[in-house]
Amino acid sequence: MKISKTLPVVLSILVSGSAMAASDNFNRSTLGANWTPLIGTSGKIADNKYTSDGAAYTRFTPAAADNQATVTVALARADVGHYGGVYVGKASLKLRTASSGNFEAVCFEPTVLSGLGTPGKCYTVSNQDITAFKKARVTLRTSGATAFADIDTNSDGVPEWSFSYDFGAALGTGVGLLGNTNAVSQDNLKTSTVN
Ligand SMILES: [Ca+2]
Ligand SMILES: [Ca+2]
Repeated sequence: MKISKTLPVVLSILVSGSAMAASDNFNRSTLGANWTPLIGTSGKIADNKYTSDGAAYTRFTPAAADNQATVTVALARADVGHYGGVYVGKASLKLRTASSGNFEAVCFEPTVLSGLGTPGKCYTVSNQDITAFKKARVTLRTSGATAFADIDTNSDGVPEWSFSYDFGAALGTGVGLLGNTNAVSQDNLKTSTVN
C-alpha cells in the first residue's frame, strides 16, 4: 500500500523535472518570440512549416535546457547541394541533398559557433550507409560528448538508421533548427530532457 501512495509523488517529481519539454507545429504565419536567430535571419514560416531562404541557424528558446529534439525534415522539391536539420547544444545533424535531388547524406557536424575542432562525420548513400530519401522524422540527442541520431523515413516510429558520434567534448543543451534553402522544411518539433 505504501508503494501505491508514494509512486504518484515520484512520478510528479519526474514530470516536473522535464518541465522544459516544448513543441512547435509552426501552424501560423510568423516564428514569433520563441525563435531567435543564431546565424542568419532568413529563418521563417512557409506553408505552416519552418524553412529558410539562406544559411540560417535559429534557436528555439523554450528548449534551452533540453538535450533531445525530434523534428520532421522534408524536401519541398528536388534539390542538390543544400541541407536542413536540427541541432542540440554543440552538435548538429544535417540532412544533405545530392545528385539524385533527394537527401543522400546524414551528417554530424559541430554547430556553428561551437568552437569544436572535430570535422564530424557523414553517413552517405555512396558509402551504402543509407538509401536516398525525401522526408524523415529525425531525433537528435546529446549525452556528454556523444550525439545520437535516429532517422525514420517511413513514419512508422521505427528508425531505419541509428547513428552516434563522439565529438570529444561536452555538447550541452539547447535546441535549434538549421538549413540553407527553402527546398527543405522542418515541422512538428518536439524537445525534451532525457537521460
Ligand atoms: Ca505545421
Ligand atoms: Ca521507419
